[in-house]
Amino acid sequence: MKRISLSLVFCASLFIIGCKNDKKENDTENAAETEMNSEMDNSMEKEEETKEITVSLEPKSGSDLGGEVTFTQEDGKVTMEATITGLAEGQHAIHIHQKADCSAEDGTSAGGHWNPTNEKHGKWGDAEGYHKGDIGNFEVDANGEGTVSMTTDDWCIGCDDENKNIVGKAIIVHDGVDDYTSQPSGAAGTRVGCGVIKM
Ligand SMILES: [Cu+2]
Ligand SMILES: [Zn+2]
Repeated sequence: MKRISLSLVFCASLFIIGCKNDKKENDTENAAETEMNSEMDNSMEKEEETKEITVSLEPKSGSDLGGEVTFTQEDGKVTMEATITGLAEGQHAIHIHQKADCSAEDGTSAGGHWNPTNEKHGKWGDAEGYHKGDIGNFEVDANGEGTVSMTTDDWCIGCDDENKNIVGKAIIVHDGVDDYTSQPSGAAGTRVGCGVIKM
């Protein structure tokens, strides 16, 4: 009885793939496969399609900045990979700012830091709070090149949660360093690069 109903459930759950191959399994194998298969089904449901956005950075405030930022969303997490060129050696700040507008020559059109959750400015991950756009500082080498790499489930690409959705915002690179303390933006100085995050 048990065996029959198990087989029925198994066949039903495998209907899409077809159930030609399950005739001769014993109960143990059957149960194991059913379990494995429902795990697969679950992960298929959870796993959204991978989304990717590439943002080109344009120079601002008379800088020589160039670069590209790629955001990839997979398994509920967004990974950001940036390569930025044309900066002075040392540390520089990079943030997500609230408006998808890089039109101003000094980048101020992008507005302040993206802060949908009304936290204070801070270091990413700080228990006392931080803006959803507070990516932080990155290191630029003697050739003027720097990279940024981070992965977070605080962001999404084009989802319905406006506390997470990075689309419709802008990436800003600063000449100065984010001190993670000064409000509202870490005293990071001149905006030397800007790129709109759009689908
Ligand atoms: Cu900024
Ligand atoms: Zn901030």
